[in-house]
Amino acid sequence: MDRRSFLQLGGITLAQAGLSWLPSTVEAGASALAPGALPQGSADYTLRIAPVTVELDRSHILSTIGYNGAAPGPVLRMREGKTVSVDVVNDTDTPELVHWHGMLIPPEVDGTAEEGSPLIPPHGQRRVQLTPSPAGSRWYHSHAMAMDDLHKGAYTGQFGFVFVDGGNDPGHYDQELFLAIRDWEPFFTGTMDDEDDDTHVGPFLEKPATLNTDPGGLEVGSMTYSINDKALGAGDPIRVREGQRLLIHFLNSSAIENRRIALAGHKMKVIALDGNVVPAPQMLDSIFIGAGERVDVVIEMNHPGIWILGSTEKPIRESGLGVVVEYAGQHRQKQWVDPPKAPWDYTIFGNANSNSPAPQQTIEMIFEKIPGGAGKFNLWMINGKPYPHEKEFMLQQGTRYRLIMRNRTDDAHPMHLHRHLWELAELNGKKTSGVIKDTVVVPYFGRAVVDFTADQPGLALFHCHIQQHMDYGFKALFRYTGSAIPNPTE
Ligand SMILES: [Cu+2]
Repeated sequence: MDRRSFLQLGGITLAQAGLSWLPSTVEAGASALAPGALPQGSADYTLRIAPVTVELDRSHILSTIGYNGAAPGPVLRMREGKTVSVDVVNDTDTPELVHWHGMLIPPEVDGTAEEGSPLIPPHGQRRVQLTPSPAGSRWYHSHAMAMDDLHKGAYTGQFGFVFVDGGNDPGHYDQELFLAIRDWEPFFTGTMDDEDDDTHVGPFLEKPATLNTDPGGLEVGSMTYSINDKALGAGDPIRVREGQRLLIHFLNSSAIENRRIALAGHKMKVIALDGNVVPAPQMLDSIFIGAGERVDVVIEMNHPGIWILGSTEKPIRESGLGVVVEYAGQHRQKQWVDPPKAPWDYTIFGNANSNSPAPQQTIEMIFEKIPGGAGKFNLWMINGKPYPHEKEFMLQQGTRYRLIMRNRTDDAHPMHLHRHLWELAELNGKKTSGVIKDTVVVPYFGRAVVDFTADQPGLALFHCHIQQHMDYGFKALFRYTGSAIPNPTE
């Protein structure tokens, strides 16, 4: 059975099972809107940005902004290399941007104001054409700035999966699930609980000799959570049978926090990071997933029961971050079991020896936090400056770069470079190769080293994927030597 017919069969089975937590899937050519909602000659896909209500459970019905009447938006399935058009309709009062995270596409369609992508005006629309690449789990989300408005940008329900089909999936699984981890109802807080920042492996290579002990600014916290649009216990469980294999695409769509996730009673085999197959898949008790990252796992359903898949932090899980996994014929209470604690270490998924070309040039970055440096909030600096940098990071077409990220702050930051792929070279001094990513969590007081080839001309934004950090300085532009400065009013 080829993958397409397999998926269609799977879709029918799931639909019959009535699994409402599964986001709807839109194939090219199928508009998610009612016929006649758009002018003739509509695009392959339509995304309509508009207010939505999300019922996490009976007592949490939220009002936010979403895509096509839901949050998350539909899973968009695209074929690698096959150009598609997307109509983005903005039914809100604020300018918006749809960013295609993890795709190798030009800045005009990347959906990032800093790169010169045009804004979609309030009550306006824009058609973008893009050629999806590379294959794997990608996603789309608002790239609008939010600053001190927690009802804008990535704090809203504007997010969804894009799955780019490379045409070579052997389909060794019985169910394919897209699960987006999410927090809601953000608020400002003076006390951040950083229990999830357990990324630490090895020495604190970047811990400053003297720490700035000024009182910190307000950060963003949240109090309700979900997987896709349902809190733990609400909506339908994931229904499985003993002997099945589940392929789960996880996405951390949070604007706020990194998370650790486990399925009680089971191990997960990590097969891809940020949608890219890893050289050395690993069987783990839990996964760590930074804001913006994706992790693909395969799970053997070999332990019948009623289990919780969710956050390893009890208060977060009990505030909604989880979903019940129910074996057929089981009628007991849902069960959680704490997985053993283990540091998250990207290097275990890599090769010892690299086949990749050696980097020709090195770019050094130092990340620092000025507590309360942005008034009520913290200010974030790269090489001593918040965005914008007078002297941007210059790239030469075809050159392979080594980027050294030195995190001299006490938070783990999920750093993302648009329109390029990184190969992880080193994490806290531990070498690796072959792990291809677009977002890397740089551990607190730690160091991550990535290599990449400058092969995507035009501006490329680099930033922390925590919205507040990005909004208050934690971003930078890479510019290609000789590339024209685009006119954002085009
Ligand atoms: Cu950050």
